[in-house]
Amino acid sequence: MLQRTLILCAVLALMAASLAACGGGAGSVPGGGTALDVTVSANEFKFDPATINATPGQTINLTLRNTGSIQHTWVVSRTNIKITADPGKTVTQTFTAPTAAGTYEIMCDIAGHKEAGMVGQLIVK
Ligand SMILES: [Cu+2]
Repeated sequence: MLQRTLILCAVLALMAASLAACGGGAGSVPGGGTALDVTVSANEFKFDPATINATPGQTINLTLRNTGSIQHTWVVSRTNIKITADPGKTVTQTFTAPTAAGTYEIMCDIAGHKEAGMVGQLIVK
């Protein structure tokens, strides 16, 4: 009787372990990749960090923290990715990296800000 109980416990433990293995860990996304969590600070007049590295089609959770005193945006050229943050505000947006490898220009699209230095790069490879 005791032996049967022990075997039953072992079987249940194995089933629980295999279920957990199939569940996927935190941060996993469909397709097997891992989501990228990045926080970018924006102020007059730069992004920190300016360069973001991602893999094609990767899920990116981008947090734009505006530490400046005027509104800024974070725009990725050749995509429709745009995040806008008012001064002192933090905005998080999830998007998918382009599926085509390449270097995509990042800028703040408010007049004059790009020229003042609010540029960066999204490098997809
Ligand atoms: Cu700006």
